[in-house]
Amino acid sequence: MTQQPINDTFLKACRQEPTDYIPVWYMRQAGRYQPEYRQIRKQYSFFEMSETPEVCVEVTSLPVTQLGVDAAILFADIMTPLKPIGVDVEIRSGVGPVISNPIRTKQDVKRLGELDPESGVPFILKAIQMLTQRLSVPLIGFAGAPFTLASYMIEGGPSKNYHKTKGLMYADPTLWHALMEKLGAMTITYLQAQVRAGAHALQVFDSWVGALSAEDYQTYVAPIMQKIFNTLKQTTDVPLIYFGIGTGHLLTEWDKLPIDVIGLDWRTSISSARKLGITKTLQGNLDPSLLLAPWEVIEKKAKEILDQGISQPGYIFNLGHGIFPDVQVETLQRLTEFVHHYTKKGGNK
Ligand code: 1CP
Repeated sequence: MTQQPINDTFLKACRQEPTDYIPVWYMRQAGRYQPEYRQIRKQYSFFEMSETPEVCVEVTSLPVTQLGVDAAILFADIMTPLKPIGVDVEIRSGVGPVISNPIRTKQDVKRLGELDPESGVPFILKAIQMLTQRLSVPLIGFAGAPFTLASYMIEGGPSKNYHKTKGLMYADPTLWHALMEKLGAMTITYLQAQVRAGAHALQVFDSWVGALSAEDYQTYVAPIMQKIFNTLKQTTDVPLIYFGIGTGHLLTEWDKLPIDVIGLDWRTSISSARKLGITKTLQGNLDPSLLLAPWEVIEKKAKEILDQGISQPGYIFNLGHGIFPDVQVETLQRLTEFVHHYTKKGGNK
């Protein structure tokens, strides 16, 4: 049975229940900005770290004690479940995922296997079991969404414009949908296994899907996202979060999905998302670049965001994207403390 966390503020906010203060966690809260992470990373490759349960547990737990955040996120990558289905991926320092056998043809898609979590990612399930015994806050499990995974698999690595990805999508919709189906099935299996192992919430990262127009999202991506979230809603009882960058034009579409939380980047303010009629819990969205500014600048912007978020139940503070390596640990400690303190007093109200 799933172990329940002591601090359930984050889960309450996901479910739009009232909370004593606004919960906070940060995307990429485990990473190179931490001296401890840099030290461990010297000894292991990225995948060695995330695939050794003891190291994964240590790296996942560190931001909880160091920053005082209200949720932990499993230390792995969106690429993790692709390796057991036959994708040859490595994480290059300062670059990101690099794939030596990119998808180009029907045969490439056919060759992709099915994920069996127990044999393919046993280290993930073990790390989740260990973490839920140990943490006092909820553990967020996660996966990459099919479009975002496909963008790496087709481009062969990080991209700015996703030309090859969109090229394949437009040139061969049948092949595209076959790839979406395969990745969708893998995502469902992987996330269900994370919940069985004890994860308290799930975030699906569709970081790069904002590159599509609303019409193309509807045609090429919405059907698989419907399937993923419908299945997860029917088979698990944990909150579902969906996040992307530059997805302001997709939000009314996302609000129709059976999800609990929408993650926003910094381009769409909390109040403008509410004005669009978004009814779900919102998560975000301080621009991570602001963390390089003096504290007064950060505090002013954080206040603005919190004043918008606190106006109704169902808000989680976060950044609009991941923490950069050159941010100071102290800045995030101070920000976490500020979010808790300011909202305990009811913010501006
Ligand atoms: O605390 C945490 O959030 C750690 C767990 C985590 C998560 C949730 C990592 C560790 N990666 C991710 C998700 C992830 N990975 C996303 C979705 C979130 C986002 O938009 O940032 C994406 C797009 C990736 C792909 C990826 N992996 C990139 C981005 C490359 C690009 O296209 O710009 C990078 C740099 C990686 C490597 C990686 N993953 C995680 C870390 C800490 C790192 C850096 C590894 C190192 O030490 O070299």
